[in-house]
Amino acid sequence: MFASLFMAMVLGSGLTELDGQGSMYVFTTMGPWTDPVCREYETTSLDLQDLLDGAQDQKVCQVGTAWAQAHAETRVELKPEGFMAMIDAGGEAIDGDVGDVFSRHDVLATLELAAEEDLRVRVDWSVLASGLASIHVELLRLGNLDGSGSSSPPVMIHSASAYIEPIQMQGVDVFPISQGRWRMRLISTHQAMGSEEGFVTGEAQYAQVSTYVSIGDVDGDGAVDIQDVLALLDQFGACESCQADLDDNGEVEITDLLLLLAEWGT
Ligand SMILES: [Ca+2]
Ligand SMILES: [Ca+2]
Repeated sequence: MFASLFMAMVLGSGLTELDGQGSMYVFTTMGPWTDPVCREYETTSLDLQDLLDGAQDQKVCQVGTAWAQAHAETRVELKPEGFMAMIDAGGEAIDGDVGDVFSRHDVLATLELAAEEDLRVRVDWSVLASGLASIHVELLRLGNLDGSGSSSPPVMIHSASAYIEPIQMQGVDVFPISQGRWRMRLISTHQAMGSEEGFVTGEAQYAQVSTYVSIGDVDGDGAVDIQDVLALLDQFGACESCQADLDDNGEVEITDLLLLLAEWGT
């Protein structure tokens, strides 16, 4: 118990939730648009607890050999050691002999978050968009904890829009999250059409696992060591959105080196 308490004190609370909202839409239809033989859809409003618990929905139409399915799921987890966010959504539209077959989903989730202290985070992320589908995820600072200040450009954007050819991306981002109010937004959509080659299926998937690291851990590998010093020296000077810009002031300079040395060996 003492060990876990100690860890919690060392780690702090990380990003914590202030507010959340969103919507989820799943839609399937088959047959003539004005006189469908099957149409199933649902629009759901999401609140903070829905997003933290995980929200999902699915609608299916099946008539003979025709099949249309749309599904969507999204979730954000906030823990003292890091956070995760995901979207898993998409669908199929396979026409049999009923004419037009169509599937669609839309997800919009927005969370407002608080950083009670300066943090640094390593984000391991992956994106898949295929068919006719888009994913967009971003994280930006809204202002100070007391409501003052103005928003800043996103520190993280993961975005892909597929048109027939699938798009698959993955990577690691490391950046500071300064004390203040932050907003994470997750957006996805797909459309699938049974008669259109390349659009029979659509997938929009996003997954990221974020881990808090030491403020001085330039490369986010979990240690503050000589590799971080070398990376900092390599980026020395004016530098927008550089990993070594530990205090995020648009410049890699002596104050960043001092932040690094203050945490040497951690
Ligand atoms: Ca490091
Ligand atoms: Ca700096």
